[in-house]
Amino acid sequence: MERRKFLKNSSLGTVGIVSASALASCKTENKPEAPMTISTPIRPITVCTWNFHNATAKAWEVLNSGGTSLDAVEQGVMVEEADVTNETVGKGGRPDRDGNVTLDACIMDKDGNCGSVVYLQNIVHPVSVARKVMEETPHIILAGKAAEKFAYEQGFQKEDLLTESTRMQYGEWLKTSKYETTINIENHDTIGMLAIDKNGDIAGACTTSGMAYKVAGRVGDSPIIGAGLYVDNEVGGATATGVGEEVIRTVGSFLIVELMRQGMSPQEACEEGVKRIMKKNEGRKDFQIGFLAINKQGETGGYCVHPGFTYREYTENGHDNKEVSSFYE
Ligand code: SD4
Repeated sequence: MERRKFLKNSSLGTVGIVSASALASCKTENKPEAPMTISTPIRPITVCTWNFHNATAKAWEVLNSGGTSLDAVEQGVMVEEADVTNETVGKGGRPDRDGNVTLDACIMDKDGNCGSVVYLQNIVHPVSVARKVMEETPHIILAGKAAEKFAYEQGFQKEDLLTESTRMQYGEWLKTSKYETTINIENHDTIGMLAIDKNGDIAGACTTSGMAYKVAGRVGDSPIIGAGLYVDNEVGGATATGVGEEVIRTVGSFLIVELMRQGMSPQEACEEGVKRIMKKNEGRKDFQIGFLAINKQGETGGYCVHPGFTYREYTENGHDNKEVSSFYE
């Protein structure tokens, strides 16, 4: 793990544009890089883990028509929850080792309100149930069968989340797996999304079916406030992707936001978070772990132990819906 490669580039017509992160940090003599105040903050803006351009496009549509960051992140991640070709989120997500699709999701707003569902079955949009938990109950997390019952009470419909494809893959897995759960670095399509609206307010959401063929009952980081997602409207927001156990152990997203509070840029904070985890996992290459962050000024950063990690960023700042690569090797 001595070799570290940082690659940050963009596609889709962004050549020649200086990133907000670059503009926003300056090196002063004998001092580490310090964040500079940006006079014209970039907003609105939305970012999400991985290359989910339809999700950022949807979130952007909400922001661009004056919607709140909370509505934007909810509607943005719902695109992936409904997409059956995304086999780690919502409908079409891969099941646990007993063949049940169990979903985790959370959402957090500018005021620190948050809602979460864990081990939720038969509901396509766990993020919206999480929002209902936030808005309709005095609680933060609802789990399992009771969360499902709550969802029906709130008007959600029951739906089989297995598809022909995931059912068939599960059947194949059963033949060779010896019923053993392994950490699969290819299982990387969880969506975490952050947004800033026209008022400069930040919100975030995260949703997943978790690790494929996990032990039944397993809950990952994605629905855990502070681990898979954290927002502090004074500072910024962060979300995580990858092996949830590592993110929970380090309270990852909270860590990234606190590092930004102490003066790191989103990029620096994400790199520091990943490095801390890798230090404890020296030599391991069998898992991926990544963070995505945004600060109050609209600067973004992302970093992941996964060759080919990208995140999506959508702003009106001349580089609409761009893809950014940034990874640790
Ligand atoms: C989990 N963090 O359940 C999720 C999985 C993930 O990209 O992010 N995959 O551990």
